[in-house]
Formats: sequence, structure tokens, C-alpha cells
Amino acid sequence: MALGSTKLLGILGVVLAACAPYSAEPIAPDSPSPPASGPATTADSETSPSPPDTTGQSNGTPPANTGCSEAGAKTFGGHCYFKVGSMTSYEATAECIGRGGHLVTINTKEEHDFAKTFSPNAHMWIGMMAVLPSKEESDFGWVTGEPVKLDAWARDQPNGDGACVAFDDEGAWIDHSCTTKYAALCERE
Ligand SMILES: [Ca+2]
Repeated sequence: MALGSTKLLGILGVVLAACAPYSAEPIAPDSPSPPASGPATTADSETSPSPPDTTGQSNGTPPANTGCSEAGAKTFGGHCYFKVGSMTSYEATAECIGRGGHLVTINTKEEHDFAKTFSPNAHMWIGMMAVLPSKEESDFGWVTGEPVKLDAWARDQPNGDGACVAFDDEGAWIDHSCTTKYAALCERE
């Protein structure tokens, strides 16, 4: 029947039939690999196109400061809080500013309780300082200039240990030498 109409088709059929077991193998690996990797390269080539697309390169740092994506960061009252350190209070001040914030300032009992969750059992710098070490609470103020509305001083503190303030193990405030290395809590508004 078909054999008579076209010899060519007949020959092809035989050839294809003979090659079937082999052609199936080569075709499978060939088509997925080369063709797939070809188009996919567009997506994979992020590595090479990225560098040239330096449009966002200079903005690579800002994104981290605009969201609240630091490790362990939490939001409260629309502000972002995250821990840094361990470092001196001076270093922590610079670190927080570098991340677009400031050492935490605490205005309410609720914010104080929230801040305490960052350092349950360890000292942690907060944004309260004095010009010089002092035993007078009134000599200490928030680094942002916000009025001090809360009194969370630990018993017998401040006692003149230093011009910087940290949470003690229980979250009460203690004045301490600014060069001591503690974790610190930053706040970004
Ligand atoms: Ca003290």
C-alpha cells in the first residue's frame, strides 16, 4: 500500500524504526540541555547582567534602612527596633545612626516592656545619656532630645558609674561606663 506510493517514506520509516531506540536517548538529553539553558540563561545570567545594571547598585544599602529587615527586628508603634552589638555605647550610637535610626528612646511603659523583650537576661544599651557621669537622674536625657516621661531606673541608680545608660538583666536602667561592650537596641522611626 504505502510502500507502493512512496519509497522514500518507506525507507524513512525503516530508518526511523531502526533508530528509534537510539534517537530517543540523544534527543531527550539534547533538547532539554542546550535549548533550555539557552533561554534560561536570561534568568540565570543575573550574575553577569547585575553588575552592569548598576542602576540599583548605589541603592543597594538604602533598602535595608527603609524597611525593618534587620535580623530579629520587630515593629512597635510604627517604628522599627533591632539589636546590634556587642559594642560600646559610642559604637552603638554610630551603628544605629548608620542604619537610619538612633539608640532606642523609651516614652511609655508599653514601649519599655517591648524593648525589654530584646534582651531578657543581659545588659543592653539604650539611648539615654548624660554629658558627664552623674548621680542625678535629671542629668540624663534621651539622645533625640525627647522629654523623659518615664522612670525605669534600677534601685540606687544612677550612681555615677558613667554617662551612658543600659538595661540591667531585668530591664531596669543603670548608668554605666560608655566604653563597656553590651548589645544595644536601635530604633528607626
Ligand atoms: Ca550604675
